[in-house]
Amino acid sequence: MLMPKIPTILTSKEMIDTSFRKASKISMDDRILIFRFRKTAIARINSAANTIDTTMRGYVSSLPNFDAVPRFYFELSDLLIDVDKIKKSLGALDWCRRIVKKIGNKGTKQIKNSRNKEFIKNKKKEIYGRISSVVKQISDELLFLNTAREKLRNIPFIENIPTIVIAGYPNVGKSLLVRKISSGKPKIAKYPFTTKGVSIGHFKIKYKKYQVIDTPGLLDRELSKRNKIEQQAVLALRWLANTIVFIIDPTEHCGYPLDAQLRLLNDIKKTFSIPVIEVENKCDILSTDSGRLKISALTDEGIDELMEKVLGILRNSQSEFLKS
Ligand SMILES: Nc1nc2c(ncn2[C@@H]2O[C@H](COP(=O)(O)OP(=O)(O)OP(=O)(O)O)[C@@H](O)[C@H]2O)c(=O)[nH]1
Ligand SMILES: [Mg+2]
Repeated sequence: MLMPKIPTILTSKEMIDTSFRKASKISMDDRILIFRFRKTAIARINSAANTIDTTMRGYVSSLPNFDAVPRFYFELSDLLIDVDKIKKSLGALDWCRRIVKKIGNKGTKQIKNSRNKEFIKNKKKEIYGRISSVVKQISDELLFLNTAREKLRNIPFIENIPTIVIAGYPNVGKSLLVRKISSGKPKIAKYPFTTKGVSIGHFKIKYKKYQVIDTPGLLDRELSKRNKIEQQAVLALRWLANTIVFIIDPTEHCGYPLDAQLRLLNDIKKTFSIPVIEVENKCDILSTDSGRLKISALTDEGIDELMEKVLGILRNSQSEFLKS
């Protein structure tokens, strides 16, 4: 699923200003002055109400239907934003645009037979005032939806193709490996917690496309103690991985002891029933005598062998990859 293109969501003041400004450019024709005045007032009221109605409908339909998105999107959106609050805000927008239309329709009916210029002028002013006040009532919802939009836009596009999730402690070399094996360009740095969200890269072998997911580093602690950054890694493991490549840094240059890294590995193996490939990285510095595959994301040593293992597992994966 692709997060649909969501337009910038205007503030209530911007919404009011734009729709009234657009309406003010309308003028209608009639040989008789009062008719011309009346027709113009009606057209302007209708235009303002319609602009608000259409704009808000656009917002409602451009946000994803959270009842129908794959679990990963739902849970990530809920983690980053709060899906229930989005739904409530969209409900408020829907309410607002209906009331605005009603005010417009009722108001134009009241002036449609009038020949009194003052009456029409005052009525129009009153209608504009009521429309403004209804739109202002949803100021907070509009602001909230705009921040939600910013966050939703940063959620990567996940395809329903075989997926490798790279996981491990912080600073062990996950992002460098993702850069080496895929089109992904995550930031690399010599300090922990460089990666703050999930990101995607791809590679192709024999015309078949694969997806590689870089995740933030995880510490060895229970789920309830994990912060929002770590929880994103957990969501990727749970909902996206067809195989997990678990990176260990036996040099401990990452800043974390090996035994803590191994506890995390065991925890992941216990929690997810997904094949885990255990890899020791930074073998350019230290190559242990453990039976695990040794690689160096820096010098590329062992990476071909790793890819063979990965493909061996993914070849036998089911055809539906994105879990729901
Ligand atoms: N010598 C050596 N250094 C490596 C190797 N792989 C990664 N590094 C270095 O380790 C540091 C961390 O690399 P990253 O790829 O950012 O690590 P990460 O696991 O993504 O870190 P977080 O995003 O913070 O969890 C960087 O300074 C890398 O250059 C390797 O195989 N050998
Ligand atoms: Mg990283």
